[in-house]
Amino acid sequence: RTLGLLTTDLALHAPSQIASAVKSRAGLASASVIISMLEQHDAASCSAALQELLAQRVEGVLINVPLEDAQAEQLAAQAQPTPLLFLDVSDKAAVNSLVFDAEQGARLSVEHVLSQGHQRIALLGGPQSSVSARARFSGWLAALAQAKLNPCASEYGDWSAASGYEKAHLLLAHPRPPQAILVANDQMALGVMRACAEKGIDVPGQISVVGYDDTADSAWFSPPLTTVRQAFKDAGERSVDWLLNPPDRELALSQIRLPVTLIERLSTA
Ligand code: IPT
Repeated sequence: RTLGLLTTDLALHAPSQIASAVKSRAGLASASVIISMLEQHDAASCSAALQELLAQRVEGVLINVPLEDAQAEQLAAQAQPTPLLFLDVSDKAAVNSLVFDAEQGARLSVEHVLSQGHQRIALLGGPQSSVSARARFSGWLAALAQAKLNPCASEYGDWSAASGYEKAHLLLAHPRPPQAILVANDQMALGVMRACAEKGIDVPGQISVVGYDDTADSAWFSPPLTTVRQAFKDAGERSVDWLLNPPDRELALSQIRLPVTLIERLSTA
């Protein structure tokens, strides 16, 4: 049996951990996985990559690429009758999906820093071209608004540690620097912590940093990172199980939402 995985850049930690879990789980089921990695997420590149996977007679395809609703719906139509499962779409997209609850993740991080008494909270979002990055950002804003707060500053990075470093320098340059920074992923949080260290700002003594993902390295940052855990291994495994045993096509769409958890480590106080 053969499955396809259409993925965004595997140099990023989260997609590589998902791919790893997908490979292992499929291996246990004696299924092979053909991986196609996209550098560009435009409609034409996605559609061409999907066509190549379908030509290799895969039984189903897992799509871990950030996609707008219409783009995802179009790919699902193109693949008919081969089932597709999307990991990075909004819950408005009329496709089969398995997505982590971004609103919950954002709320958990906001509540955590508020409970530590912080009021000046800065946001470092992911790229605005990513549905999940936008969902996390709007979740932060909604949770802050509930506490009658606005972020004291905000920036957007591109998921890389380098962008976290660069944007953190902007956030820290404000005359009244933030007491906490919420970061849309752990790789950017790594760059944030480096910027803090360079400016002699103690984490968590002078500023709290919360990440998002809990990739395998995050417990080894210095200090160990407080972060929102997305259980990538579970997501990868469940996706493979779904694709090897997809529900009846006549039934309604499967839209599975996975809960996330806050992992408290030492980067917040
Ligand atoms: C999302 C990660 O949280 C982020 O760090 C980045 O790696 C991104 O993927 C790449 O697309 S997780 C995704 C399943 C929404």
